[in-house]
Amino acid sequence: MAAFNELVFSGVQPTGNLHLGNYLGAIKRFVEMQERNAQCLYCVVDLHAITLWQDPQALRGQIREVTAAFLAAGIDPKRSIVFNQSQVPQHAELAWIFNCVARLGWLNRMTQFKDKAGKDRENASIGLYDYPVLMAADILAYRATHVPVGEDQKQHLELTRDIAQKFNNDFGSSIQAHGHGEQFFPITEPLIGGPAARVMSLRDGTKKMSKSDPSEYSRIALTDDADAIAQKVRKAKTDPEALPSEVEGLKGRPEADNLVGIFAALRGITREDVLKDFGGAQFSSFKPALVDLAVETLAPINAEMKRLVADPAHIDAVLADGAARAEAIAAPTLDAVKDIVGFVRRGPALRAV
Ligand code: AQP
Repeated sequence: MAAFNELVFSGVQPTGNLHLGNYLGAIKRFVEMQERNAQCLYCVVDLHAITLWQDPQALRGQIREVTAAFLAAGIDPKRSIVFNQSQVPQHAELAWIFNCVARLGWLNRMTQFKDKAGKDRENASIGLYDYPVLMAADILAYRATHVPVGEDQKQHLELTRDIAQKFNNDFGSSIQAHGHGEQFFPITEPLIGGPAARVMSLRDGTKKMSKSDPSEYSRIALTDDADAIAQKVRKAKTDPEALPSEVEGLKGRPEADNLVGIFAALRGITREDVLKDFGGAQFSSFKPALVDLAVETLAPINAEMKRLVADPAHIDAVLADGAARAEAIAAPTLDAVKDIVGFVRRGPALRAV
């Protein structure tokens, strides 16, 4: 059995409208992993973004904006590796090999494709269908052991594990012959959890907060100023009851549950702790406290994002440096995969067989 060093990988799509769900469910947790001194790679997944049409000029800006959000939230590009996916060719290359490992039946079960393709499935891009295979390649090009993501990515992470397992089984004897022990790829652990694993729309507590929701009032954007945040929280849908004093009392109250969850995640506490302070309170007093907390947290991120986006040359230099460091990890993985699969490649095989 091979031993794998702890390595964290995660990505965010540069598809515009970065929101509080992306921050609390993903980016904030990326920083926490970095602070635990794990080796972390954080990727702006631009190859994923073009599975749906992106205007080229806007896409370039969005790639820099997500990078700025990473840095503004506290990701240190010296300690963590920050890069955009298209600069590291091994992602696409490994995805092709995984296309030949993954089964059609596995992809047919992916609910995100069904949601995003909608009724006009025949007209969806092949990339959108293949999205989870590329995601497996993103993660396994680094043989990442842990992936912090929101709950919506759970099914894709399960597919990554299935692909790793099948590759390890299908090529078992070749993996051993090349000196990699019994497993070449780790069975990656998803890190999903906390009060903000699934932040819901401010307009409908049963729908995920999402970039593509046509209503601006459904989400708090990372680019929103204090006034916009206050207005959106004030208008957020609620019910007429006071907040309960126990978490069980949030059952069947999706909007109340969502706002309490957001408060908890922003403060870094549990829903229970929030209800200790606000149990029995009306939304008329809870919402202003939530506005204060959201503004206090997001205003410095917002200001730093603006400063960084105004200096695209700096952002591009961060991405270039990150891409070179990422490729230094991914290239040997791909060389080993090619040897295991039986390709002939330039340079010496890792172990002649
Ligand atoms: N509502 C959410 N709550 C918690 N986490 C979330 N994430 C997304 N929405 C929520 C997490 O953010 C990370 C980056 O997401 P992404 O940009 O790669 O993809 P996405 O899931 O497509 O984002 P959206 O906002 O939901 O876009 P659309 O509208 O296109 O569906 C991931 O870790 C994700 O789990």
